[in-house]
Amino acid sequence: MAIRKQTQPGEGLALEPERQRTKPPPLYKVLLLNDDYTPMEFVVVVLERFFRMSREQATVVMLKVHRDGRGVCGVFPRDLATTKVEQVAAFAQRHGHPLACVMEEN
Ligand code: TYC
Repeated sequence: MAIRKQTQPGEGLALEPERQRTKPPPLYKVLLLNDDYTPMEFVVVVLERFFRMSREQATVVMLKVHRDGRGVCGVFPRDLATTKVEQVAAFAQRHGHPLACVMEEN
């Protein structure tokens, strides 16, 4: 951390930590959206492969998306979130499924 000199009343110079000025980079949620056609098993494989979930975690998230319409797969910096969305889109398209994956600022 940077330090800066500061005058103290009645004293000489004191060294104090400078205020933090840089904001941390924004994070993005990556979400899966439900549809009526993508097989449940395929969604579980997506969550295992691209979001490093166990079969048990992946099943819980898939069923949440199936019931609620959407669900969070993970939270990432922007570039990584973009890559996840693109990877899921390419994988789903290659297998002929309409599975949709989106990101939104956290
Ligand atoms: N609703 C799908 C089905 O009944 C399963 C599904 C779950 C699809 C999650 C997409 O993101 C999704 N086969």
